[in-house]
Amino acid sequence: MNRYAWMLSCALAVTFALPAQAEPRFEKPEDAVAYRESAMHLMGAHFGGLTPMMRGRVPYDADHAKSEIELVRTLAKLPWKAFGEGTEGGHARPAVWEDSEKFRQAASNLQTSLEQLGAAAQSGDFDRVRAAYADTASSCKACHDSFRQRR
Ligand code: ASC
Repeated sequence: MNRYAWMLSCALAVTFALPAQAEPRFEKPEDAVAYRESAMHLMGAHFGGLTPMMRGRVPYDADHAKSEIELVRTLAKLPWKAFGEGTEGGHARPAVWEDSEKFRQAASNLQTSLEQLGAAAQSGDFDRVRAAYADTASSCKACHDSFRQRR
């Protein structure tokens, strides 16, 4: 095999060894902004919808809490790929791109608290769910305090 054929087969091997991953498609930067803000909006609606239950204002319904929390965990996977270069704007502060390591850490903190919330919801133990819910709300708030602006 000559050198070029060798390089080509290496390139092909690398290409097909990588897991194929479909990315969300944004035709224009505003589409990425709308996508991430839509995802956050849905997360807020479903997470915030549990607040009365977490405060004891409505009876604890373990199955409902569990399915809402699973939904939030799914939704929480969505926003991050919509913060690419060139999509600055919307409610995002420039710090998202200027301090991207801290932003990634904040997103990762959310995933961690949501994993704990998911595990708590599986247990059905209200006190555990309530504590993990409060931790998750702190993750939301910490990120918003640094990276979200009102328009
Ligand atoms: C919510 C919601 C947030 C967080 C945050 C927690 O329900 O929409 O952004 O909780 O307010 O402090």
